[in-house]
Amino acid sequence: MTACGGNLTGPAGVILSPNYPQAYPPGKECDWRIKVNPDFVIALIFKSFNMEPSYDFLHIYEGEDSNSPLIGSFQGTQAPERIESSGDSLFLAFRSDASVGMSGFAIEYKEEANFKIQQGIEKEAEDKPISG
Ligand SMILES: [Ca+2]
Repeated sequence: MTACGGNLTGPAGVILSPNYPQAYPPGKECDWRIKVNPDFVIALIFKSFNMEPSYDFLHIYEGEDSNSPLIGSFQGTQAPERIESSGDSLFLAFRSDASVGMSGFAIEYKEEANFKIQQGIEKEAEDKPISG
């Protein structure tokens, strides 16, 4: 059994699908939780992305777990070049079905200054209750 997923708390890092760049195994679930310093946001930079269309997914949530708002569910080669969070945490859930693995993904993350907070216009969003 190969471990996958985990908690990432450094200011930068790399997330690889299982076995990358070889084909990921079928029936695999990997969850990554990225948490950077408070008042920073997270930039995800997609270096490569190749998952079986319609069957294997990378779900990305704006928050600490899958109860958080979904940013997107990516498959095939349909990933953006870059995603930026609005808060200090992101949750990534890799799901492969029972057959056919592809090369998967290499994604860099790094914390970035939150210019909205610096300018003091994010206060309203911070005051919103956390649902879920
Ligand atoms: Ca598959």
